[in-house]
Amino acid sequence: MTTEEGAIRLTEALQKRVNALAKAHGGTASEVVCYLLERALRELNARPAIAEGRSQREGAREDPRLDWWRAARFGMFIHWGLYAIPAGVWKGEEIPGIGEWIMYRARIPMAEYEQLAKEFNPVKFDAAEWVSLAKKAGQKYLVITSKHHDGFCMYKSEVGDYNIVDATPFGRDPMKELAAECERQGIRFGFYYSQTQDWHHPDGDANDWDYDEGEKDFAGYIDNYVKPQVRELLTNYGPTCLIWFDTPKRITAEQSSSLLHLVHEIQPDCLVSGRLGNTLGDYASAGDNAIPEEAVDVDWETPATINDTWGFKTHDHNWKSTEDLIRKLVDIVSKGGNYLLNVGPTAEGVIPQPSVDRLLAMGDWLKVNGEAVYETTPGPIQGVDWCRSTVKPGKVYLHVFEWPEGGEIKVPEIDKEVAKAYLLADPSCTALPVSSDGDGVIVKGPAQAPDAIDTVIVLTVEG
Ligand code: FHN
Repeated sequence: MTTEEGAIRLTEALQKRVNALAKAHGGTASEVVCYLLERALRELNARPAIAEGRSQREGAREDPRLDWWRAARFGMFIHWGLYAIPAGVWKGEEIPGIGEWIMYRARIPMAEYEQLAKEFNPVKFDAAEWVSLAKKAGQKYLVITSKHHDGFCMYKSEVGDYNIVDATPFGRDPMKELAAECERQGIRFGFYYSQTQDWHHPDGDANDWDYDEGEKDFAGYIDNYVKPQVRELLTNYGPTCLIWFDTPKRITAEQSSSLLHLVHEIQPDCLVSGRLGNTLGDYASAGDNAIPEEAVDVDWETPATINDTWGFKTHDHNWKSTEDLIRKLVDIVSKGGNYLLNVGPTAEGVIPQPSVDRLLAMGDWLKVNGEAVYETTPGPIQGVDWCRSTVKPGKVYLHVFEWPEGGEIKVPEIDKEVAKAYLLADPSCTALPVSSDGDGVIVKGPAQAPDAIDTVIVLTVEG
């Protein structure tokens, strides 16, 4: 069956169902669809940002191994693999959804998808350039797909030859090059690894078009394939800051636990993402692009896209603005989280220019305002639209998103005496007039917003 036939059949099946519902409940088909969509949206919005099983394991909240990660606040995620070749288009047809899911969405037979490896030759790949971009963006760690759900290994694995060194004309190991560059440029290096879904391995989860799900030996796949690969990753690439497991799905608590122990046994300082599953990760993982409504008292991270896809897609031009990205970073940090922002390089090994432009602009902003982001914790002002706040000992940072007319900033009561207020962007730290009324303090800033995206005001406070 072609994808097109699949889509038509699905449409017909849906149509029948919708018609039946409309008949049973006395409405039109479009009323039924609108009702269902609204209900689904309400349910989606009501979902907690951190799903069950993806939160932080007991005892990790106080673990000093996470101190660097807590201070870092901003990382680079890289989704790179064979899916960058079709880049969202299969046999002339645009395949909806995220780029790295093309094999699944178009139900591409494994034997056909595998052929992409013969074409993969990213001659423009330059590890030094990628790492330098992350540094310029102000990102403190880099996490890259060593194996995504398509099962193709972007590193030299001895456990099978479906990997970039053995199966492509490129023949180089980009993970080796990136690990070395991260070390050289002083940024932490980590791996994404899809532990449950593997659409290539006969016993991995989710490929039901080539294999029979009921026949799979998932436990054998974890023991004989996943574990040796995790061992390779943690043995051959120097210090690994974290392993970013994903989509836990059918993994059992025992399997998650044994992976956690394996990682910690080989590299005790290596962190494990919350998507290991079964609430066993070292830190919690929010949903993709999901930001909790309020500060959360666990260590958590939001993985996020700059456009709408993780793996490169030719037709996705829905780039978020720099303003949006900076404010998302600040919003997340003000609630105690980290922002792991993705780039999806092309099959040639190039990070798309719109991503580069935005990351550089974020870096410029952080050069001036990083003090109010790195090594901070959630500040006292929460739950208002116009401002976010972060703190460090002796300092409260107000991130003003909406500058009041006239420049008088009314700060709600905070439980410490304000000794001085100044603009973080002002190198001379000139004091801004501070007065108080019954409800808090008033800082008199410039009439116009000094920074249209986020003006940071520093309040020095006692203690
Ligand atoms: O299915 C994956 C997806 O491809 C991507 O890797 C994201 C990144 O957080 N994780 C999964 C979906 O949540």
